[in-house]
Amino acid sequence: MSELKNDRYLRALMQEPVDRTPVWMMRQAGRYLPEYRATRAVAGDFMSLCKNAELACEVTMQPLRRYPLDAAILFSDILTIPDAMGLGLYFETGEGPRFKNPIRSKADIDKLPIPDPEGELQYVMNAVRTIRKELNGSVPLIGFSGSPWTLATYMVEGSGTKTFSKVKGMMYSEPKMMHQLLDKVADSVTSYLNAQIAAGAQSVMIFDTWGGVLTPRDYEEFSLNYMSKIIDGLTRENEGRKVPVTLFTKNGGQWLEKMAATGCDALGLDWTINIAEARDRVGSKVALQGNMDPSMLYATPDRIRQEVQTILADYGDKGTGHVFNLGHGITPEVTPENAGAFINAVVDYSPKYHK
Ligand code: 1CP
Repeated sequence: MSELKNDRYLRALMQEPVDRTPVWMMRQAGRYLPEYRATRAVAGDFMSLCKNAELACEVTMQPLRRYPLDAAILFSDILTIPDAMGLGLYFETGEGPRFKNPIRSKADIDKLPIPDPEGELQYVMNAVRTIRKELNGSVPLIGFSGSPWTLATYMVEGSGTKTFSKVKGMMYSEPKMMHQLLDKVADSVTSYLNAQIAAGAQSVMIFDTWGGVLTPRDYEEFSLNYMSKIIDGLTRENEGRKVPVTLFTKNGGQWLEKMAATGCDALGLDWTINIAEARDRVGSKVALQGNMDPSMLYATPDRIRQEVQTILADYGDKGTGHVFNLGHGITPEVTPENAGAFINAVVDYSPKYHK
């Protein structure tokens, strides 16, 4: 494998000195880019795009051609695991993901297989290998998975949800069954992430999009515990380098200390917490990634640049340990120009904090 030319993303995650704050965007390959929409039209539907290594590689590279980003993220989805477990993922046009066979009973959980990452999920590993080759050492590649709790919400609900009625109903009335499901999903996630690392992912991120809908007690029992278990099972070094692990619980600002105690290397922050406060609370235990409100990208470029400076100033002269990002994914309504204003502002204004 070729030498990494730009490693400031990995260095910041390991809290090593960098020349400026690294930056990437959650969902940086996506519908706000006209070239993404064009490639997706060629692929047909979203899953066909994920399953074609060349096209998945193409959309991964698209934002890197436009912007000075410090990391690439595998183009895939968190729902590949439940799909490989036999739930039958599909997308209705204009709507979110759906499962043909959602989890309804203990019998459904008993028969769930742990997918073979180089079997049913080999298309993901092929995408990782293709992207690594194409990146040719320019920037590191981030692999990812959903958290067990977040995957379970889709598996039990059968789609996205606002009320979490089915999944919380199961959690509260059949906690044993819920644990059986989470345990299987956690084992699947561990082997899936380790396979991504073996295939060439240089850092991995766990997206716990729905952990923040839980009570503090239930968050620990049904979400954090399983993320901890995954972290304990991950390969933490490959190709002679540390493979940093980032944990992101949306709306998890109140639990940062507990998240940092899992042994992860970094925490993803949404925009509902001030990054200076987050740094005070976790000390030097972990790096921090975030935390601009993605809705800021609907504002003018001047307002975006101002916000970037505010967040950099909040983080202050602590130097390293900060990866600039949005607090959640970029949306299709954002213009590519505004995304560029955001990224360029981090490049322009952050060096003075790293002298
Ligand atoms: O129409 C399209 O092109 C499909 C939209 C889309 C895209 C671009 C989906 C369906 N997934 C993705 C890619 C994706 N998903 C990435 C790609 C890499 C990148 O960042 O560029 C990543 C990291 C994800 C992760 C993901 N998928 C999460 C966790 C992060 C988050 O945003 O909270 C979740 C919850 C999903 C589920 C999902 N997949 C797709 C949609 C529309 C959704 C959300 C459904 C819902 O609202 O509940």
